Amino acid sequence: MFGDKNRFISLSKFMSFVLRHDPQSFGLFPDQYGFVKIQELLTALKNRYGAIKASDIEKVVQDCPKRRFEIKGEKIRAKYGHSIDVVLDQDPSEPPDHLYHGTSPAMINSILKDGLKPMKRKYVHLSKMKEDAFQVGRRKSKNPVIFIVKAKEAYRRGIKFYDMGLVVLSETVPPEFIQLT
Ligand code: HQG
Repeated sequence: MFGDKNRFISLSKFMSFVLRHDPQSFGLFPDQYGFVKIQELLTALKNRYGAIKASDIEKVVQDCPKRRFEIKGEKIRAKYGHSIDVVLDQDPSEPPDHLYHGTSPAMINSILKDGLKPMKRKYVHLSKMKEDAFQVGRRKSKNPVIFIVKAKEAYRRGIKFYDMGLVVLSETVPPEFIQLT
């Protein structure tokens, strides 16, 4: 059933939405780290996806190069992107010299003035690769802009970074560490 690519992408997007933003509306109550039982997620997804199996969810998790999800034992969570309250169960770590953030040109002035803020999410999302930042920005604009974040310098000055794979989470990044590419 989930050999169909579009349904597979739809499932991935819907899982992201439920686990990041609105688990309660689907009868799910994540623990403090954002984990829910895979069986309970399956029940929540059945209305929309019918005969869905745990193996479909596992495939979504495994086939995602951005590593959006994590399975631990019989539980699953979104790795990043949350607007719901979650506690990160990993320590901050030293980032690479530079990280990237793609966004709409409409945000330039505000970001250069106030820095990068989490807005509706819990953390600022940065990309390790410029190409990924471009794709992130494309969600907001046909002609996105890319900011370089002087991450190592910011880290040395006390800003925390959390390595999630291709995505790095951060607290608000002050404007002094940000420049337009
Ligand atoms: C902007 C997706 C004005 C910021 C993506 C962004 C990512 C400001 C928007 C992940 C600002 C928030 C997150 C300021 C930040 N003034 N605008 N001071 N500070 N902004 O969608 O980073 O593919 O919540 O530039 O790929 O775009 O779904 O965050 O445009 O990795 O796995 O406020 O979500 O991941 O937008 O995206 P978002 P984002 P997935």
